[in-house]
Amino acid sequence: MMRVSQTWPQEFARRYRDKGYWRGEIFPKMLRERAAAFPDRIAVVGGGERWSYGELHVRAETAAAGFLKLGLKPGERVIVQIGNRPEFLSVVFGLFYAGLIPVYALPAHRRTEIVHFANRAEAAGYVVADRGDGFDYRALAREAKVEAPTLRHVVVLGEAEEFSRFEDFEPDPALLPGDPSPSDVAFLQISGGSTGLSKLIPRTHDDYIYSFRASAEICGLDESSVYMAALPVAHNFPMSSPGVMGALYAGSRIVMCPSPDAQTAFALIEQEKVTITGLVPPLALLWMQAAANAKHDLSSLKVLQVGGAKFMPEAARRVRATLGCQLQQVFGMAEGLVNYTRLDDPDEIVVETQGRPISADDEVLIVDDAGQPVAEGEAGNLLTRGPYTIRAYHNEPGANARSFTEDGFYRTGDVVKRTPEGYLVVQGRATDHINRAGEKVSAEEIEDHLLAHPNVFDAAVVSIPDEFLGERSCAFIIAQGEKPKGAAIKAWMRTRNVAEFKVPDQIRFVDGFETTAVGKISRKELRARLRQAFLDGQAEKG
Ligand code: OOB
Repeated sequence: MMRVSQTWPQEFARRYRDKGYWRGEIFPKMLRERAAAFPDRIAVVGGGERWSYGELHVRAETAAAGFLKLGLKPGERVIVQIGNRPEFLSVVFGLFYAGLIPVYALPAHRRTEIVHFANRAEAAGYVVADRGDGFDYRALAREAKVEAPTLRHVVVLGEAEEFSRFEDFEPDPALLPGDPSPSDVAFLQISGGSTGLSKLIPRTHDDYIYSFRASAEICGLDESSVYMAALPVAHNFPMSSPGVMGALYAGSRIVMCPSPDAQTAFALIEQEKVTITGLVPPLALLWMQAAANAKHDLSSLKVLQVGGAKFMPEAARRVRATLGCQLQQVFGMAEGLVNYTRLDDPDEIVVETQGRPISADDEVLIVDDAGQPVAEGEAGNLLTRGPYTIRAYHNEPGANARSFTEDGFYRTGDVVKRTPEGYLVVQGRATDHINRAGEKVSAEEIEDHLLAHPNVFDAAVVSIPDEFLGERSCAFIIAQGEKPKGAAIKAWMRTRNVAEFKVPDQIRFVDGFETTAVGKISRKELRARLRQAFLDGQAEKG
């Protein structure tokens, strides 16, 4: 069986242990200890459910036994695609208890993505809810199984049809394996996918638990805190910054918000007295707008975290006045490094910067395109290395060579400046993805789908500034044969079975792509020019 690993050079691992970042903590023990210490305290609320720490633990044990009884073997990978509901946690901790490795897919992912994850991870299992947002995940599972031959077991929450029903799982303590090692990979997270398809990010117990233990502290979580997961909980931000994992670590209460729209979220904030939650900038804008005529009492909310994409200072400045709470900016990535503005930072820092790293051992380098450090205060490419930043993606030799320097720094693709106080200000990015309301869309991945259309000769996908989404995608297309309509291109993208956020927002037909006298220009250069042409209003309308 394929092994999933993540290792740091020995001298680094020793330093991270000596400094007390890596404490040998593991997920199964983390929940078991809390369930023993305060069994009756409420751990998670949502969808009419209200589970104590003790109950979550028992449910996870039952889930673990069920997974193992199906024939899944410790060390195997299991894709989890579940929205924001308490069962997300009983499934995931069930997998941890069983020594299985969750692969966190988003509810928006469709066949193309699921099959890709399954094949890359050689996943043996797939856990879904029967339906969600009007979509039937059993139908998706049926299709995925055909194309991903390693998938042996599908487990469904709710109406299982021909698959195994999660609710039918029964406890069997004898089945549970021994504890994993803290340096083992605990799960696979999904990368934003800046070039091509999303990559799998193996995170160890030690490194990840450090990141959310420290995050919980930075965000002031304790047993009186109520953390609401409003963004899809499989994302690294609501998962661990401090997210649901940081909340469990701190013995806080978690509220699973099924949808981040202001009405749903405000009602839950009032009802559950939520103290902290995290949003992407477009949602923060919507909440600020909705708060003006909100009937709900939001006074319990102390901290609104905003991250995933750049939050503009003008908007950031309005948070306190509109929502009556403090803003915390969060600039992180599933690969590791997370920056926060601190709760006691002066307003100017909170409004103008994207925070500073969690750890004193997060190494941050800001370099020019030749790899040389830029002068202090200048903008450059952000490279990072540290106690919770990966050294390699899973099963991606090519991407690993591009994404990491020889001495193990991760090339984030972000362009940043550093203030004299050590805070980072995100200026933009060097790689070609579209950050659409926090969802990262790879230009290359979309171009590949467009090129498969019989009437598309060539395509280049670029990001266009969008007042609301931050960025939206625009596909420039050179047609061949009969020129299709823009709507037909979008419909085509939908037949490719990809997440809806990958469908280009705009389509423009052009006669050709301008090339230089020297001949061919790089895709990157081409995208930059098309983007500029669009902004200059010169692109020919399709
Ligand atoms: C978070 O993680 P990912 O993996 O979905 O995306 C990471 C990328 C960063 O490299 C950067 O390009 C962008 O998202 N980003 C931001 C940002 N936060 C993330 N760009 C500007 N300002 C920000 N505040 O998005 C993520 C993971 C953990 C915590 C928060 C966000």
